[in-house]
Amino acid sequence: MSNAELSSTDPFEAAQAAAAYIAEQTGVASHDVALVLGSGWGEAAELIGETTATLTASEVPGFHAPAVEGHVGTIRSVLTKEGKRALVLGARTHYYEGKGVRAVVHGVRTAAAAGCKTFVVTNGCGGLNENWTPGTPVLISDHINLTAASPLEGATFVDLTDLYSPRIRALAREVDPSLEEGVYAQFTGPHYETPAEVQYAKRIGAELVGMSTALESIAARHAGMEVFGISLVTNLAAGISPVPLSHQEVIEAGQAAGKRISKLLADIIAKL
Ligand code: 8IG
Repeated sequence: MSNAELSSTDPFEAAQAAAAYIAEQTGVASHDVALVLGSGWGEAAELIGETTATLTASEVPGFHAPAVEGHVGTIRSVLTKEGKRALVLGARTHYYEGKGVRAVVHGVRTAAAAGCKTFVVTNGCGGLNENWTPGTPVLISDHINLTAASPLEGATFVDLTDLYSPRIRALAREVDPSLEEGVYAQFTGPHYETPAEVQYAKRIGAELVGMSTALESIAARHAGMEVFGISLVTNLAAGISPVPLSHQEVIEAGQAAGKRISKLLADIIAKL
């Protein structure tokens, strides 16, 4: 399906079509949990369970190849030791790609249409708390959506109290009691923030800054899924760190922390 077709089609019908394709190609009629693997989290799929099918994202209706180096363009069906079916979305469409919010949340809606009751969203992000050195995983407790956009259209009033499941956050802390949590602010990107914008984010209550997650989580809640979010701080946000940001630094921090955080995520999934 082309972009033009996707935008002229009802987004929920588009998600149904993608879910039907996934069911057919993976041989798994219904999935239980969906994961979006952001920067640094790519290794998690292997630890969650056995991959039983791998699809190239761009072959699935409405999906696009990832625009970012270090992101994985596959959709995998994974069978966990506990017998759960996980749908691992390695390709995220970012808001800054300019494909529109429907494209950004297509994977989320596809996951819901594929049967998923839990939506696990991961990302790499900048940190405002100086104690969170690059490579620190942080639970998302809430978000501030600074995109001035919403995935919901029309008079769709959705409550976002406790959007990031307190239940699953508690399970995560059973796995690792040292896990801290913070408020995630989604900026549009693709540029990183100025130091002044980082100070602004801090004053309005954010401790994590990134370019994803909030729009996806809103769509996930709207679709009725329980949402769990976890960030990997790959860099200190601009001005918090004495050195300028680089995408290379982000990739390296992700690689260095990859094994540890992937194991953490797999252990949390096992408890769901
Ligand atoms: I990785 O410092 C990563 N993504 N907005 N700011 C924003 N997004 C990010 C950052 C960051 N690091």
